Amino acid sequence: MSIPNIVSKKMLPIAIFILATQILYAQKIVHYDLYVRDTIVNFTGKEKRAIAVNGQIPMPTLTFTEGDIAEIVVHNQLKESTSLHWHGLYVPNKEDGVPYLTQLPIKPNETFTYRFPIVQSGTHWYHSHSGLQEQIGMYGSLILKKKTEDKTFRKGIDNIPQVPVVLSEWTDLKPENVHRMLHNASDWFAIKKGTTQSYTEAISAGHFKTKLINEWKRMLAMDVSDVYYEKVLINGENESQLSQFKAGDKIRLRISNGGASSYFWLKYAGGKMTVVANDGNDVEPVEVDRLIIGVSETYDVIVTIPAENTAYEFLATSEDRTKSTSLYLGDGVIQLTSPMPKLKYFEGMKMMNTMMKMDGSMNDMGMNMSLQKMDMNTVMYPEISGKPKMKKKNDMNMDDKMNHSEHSDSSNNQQDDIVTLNYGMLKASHPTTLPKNAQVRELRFELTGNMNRYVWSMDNIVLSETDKILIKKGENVRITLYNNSMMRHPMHLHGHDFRVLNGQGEYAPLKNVLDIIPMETDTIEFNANLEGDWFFHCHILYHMMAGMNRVFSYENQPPNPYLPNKTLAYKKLQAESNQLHFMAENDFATNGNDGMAMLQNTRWSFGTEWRLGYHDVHGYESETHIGRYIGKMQWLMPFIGFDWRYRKFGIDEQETNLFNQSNSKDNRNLFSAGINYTLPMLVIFQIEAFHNGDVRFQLMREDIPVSKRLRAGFMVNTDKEYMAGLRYIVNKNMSVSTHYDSDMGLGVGLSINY
Ligand SMILES: [Cu+2]
Repeated sequence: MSIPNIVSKKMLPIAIFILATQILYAQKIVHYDLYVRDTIVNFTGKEKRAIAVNGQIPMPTLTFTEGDIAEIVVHNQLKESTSLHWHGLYVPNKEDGVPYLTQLPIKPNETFTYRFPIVQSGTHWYHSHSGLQEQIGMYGSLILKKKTEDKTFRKGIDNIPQVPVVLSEWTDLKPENVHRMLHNASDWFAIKKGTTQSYTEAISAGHFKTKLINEWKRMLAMDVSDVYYEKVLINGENESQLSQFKAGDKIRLRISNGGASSYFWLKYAGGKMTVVANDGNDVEPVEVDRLIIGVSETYDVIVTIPAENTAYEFLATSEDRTKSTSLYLGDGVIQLTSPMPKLKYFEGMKMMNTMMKMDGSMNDMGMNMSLQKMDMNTVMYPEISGKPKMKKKNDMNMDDKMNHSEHSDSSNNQQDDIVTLNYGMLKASHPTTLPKNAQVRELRFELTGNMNRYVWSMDNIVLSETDKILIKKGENVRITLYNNSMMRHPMHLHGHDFRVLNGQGEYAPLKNVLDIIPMETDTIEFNANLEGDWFFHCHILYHMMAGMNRVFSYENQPPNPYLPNKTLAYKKLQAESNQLHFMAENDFATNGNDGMAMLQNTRWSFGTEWRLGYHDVHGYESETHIGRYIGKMQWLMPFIGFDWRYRKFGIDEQETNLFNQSNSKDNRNLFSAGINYTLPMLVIFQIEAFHNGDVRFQLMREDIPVSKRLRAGFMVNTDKEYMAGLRYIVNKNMSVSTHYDSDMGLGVGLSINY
């Protein structure tokens, strides 16, 4: 197993890796020391900050055998606090590693010891549960081996060569900045990915109408993932090889998706892959050509080396298909698997148009989708639904398209026999039924969100707006999840495995992450057999940080020694997922200077705009609005405001608005109240009433995507003011702009944004 060598030498910390074992009451204590440190990495030609543990990214693979006692000492040598969560492990609540829920954050220069018995086997992983640290290196494999005498030991599966495989992704941007940009609806990631879906691109793809309908329904460009990554990685490297394997070898890949926000397609050049476990739990072997691994899921997959002197590619491709990473198994001539062709985004947009109702909720059209069986995105997969057609094709209805996800049109000369894994194909190796006489608690959650403001929630409520959900020890908790948002969500439950009710009866598979595709409904159930507080959340890091979380809390639980004040701690946890995001921009133009700054969180917006004229009108004005977004899609924002203006008028000059209300004062200080409402075509309609009785109606649209990097905007209002402009995006912080303004005339300038 090659050790990733991506940590620059000068920063290479002393890798201390003490594996001390001792016998105690016949249970072996397996001890690891983990030194968490800042480091500098270079994945892209640029040196960037990351976090390494014992000098490496991913963190070292931790291996235990069922029956061991794990003793893991975390030495925090960062300048910030940290934590480690043991993903998929049954641990006592206080060892679960969620700051402010099960322990306090591990402060800089502090040492914290996690100690728990290993009571299960399987492929798991571990990661930081503090802020965005998982994005920059704090993820690693956690392998729990079966004892050979275990009655579940499977020959040919549990006793063959095994390779831990951790998938992840890398961005050169600071993750805090990624998070901020997502909240500010920056389309920089789409520009980098080539997925802006602008009008020019739509017209040349024959999809002008598709784009119009899309904007009429108030949708931004559609994508299957939010963030642009420079690199995707297997075990910390973009390409690597394990050349020790020979023809005929069977290898068990223990794959964890440690990516912060990427799903990965997995393919293998040496034939079919046999899936033998999922989320650390054995399943009946099932042969597939490919599978998608959701964020934070694990799969155990057996591959074979078919021939001598060949290295076979194991390929992981991000779901948006912009980046991939390869692991070559074997020695010799490299045998590649076919790359995943680019997504047909306008086909996806067209599909979304049929799915989306005008109120921003999804229309499930009575299709009863579940268990990944009907992947809506298949319409975008050229390898199944055919190559993109530039001319308008004969209109298929939705049902036809759905059938195509199972069997594609063979006349298209596409492969119609690609076996893609779905949850319906997973069957546990042993019965997984819950205690029969337990009380059943039924819960239902709708997964909700809106892309325009990057709000992700459950039942339209984020963690900061809700209390813990009480459950009783001994009861069976059955949860129905319906995804009424535009993105898939990998929902993860801490501390427990749940059964996925997938039609396999007693053999329903056990999982701790449920990937749920838009419009799917799935049911999971588990026996509440622990105590304490357990996180239940979307494992897309940026969705979690946006508030898509809940806490299940056992009634009458014993106190947690690490968390004396649980009430205060929960408030801090809530605050972490409803942070304020700052944005600002300023246009330095020949005719004036205008800009804005905004602070926003899930519901609130505090914004101020300013304008300074140089020529025709000499003066300055500023408008400040404090508003609260209402409703799931947040189309409506009532606000209160304050306008302050100074301008020099000529002696007989005065301004009038369309209602003949006039204004000749040089100074104007006005309080106001009003509403913003997002109309179809993403035009913002504003009514603002001022305390002097004036009323202003305004229509505005910014960032009309004319081409990949060109944006248009306009504003017109009843004060007889109007503006139209164009902006060319140079990089993520700079644009060149030109605009005509009724007050300030024509100008060109440079726009800076943060
Ligand atoms: Cu999510």
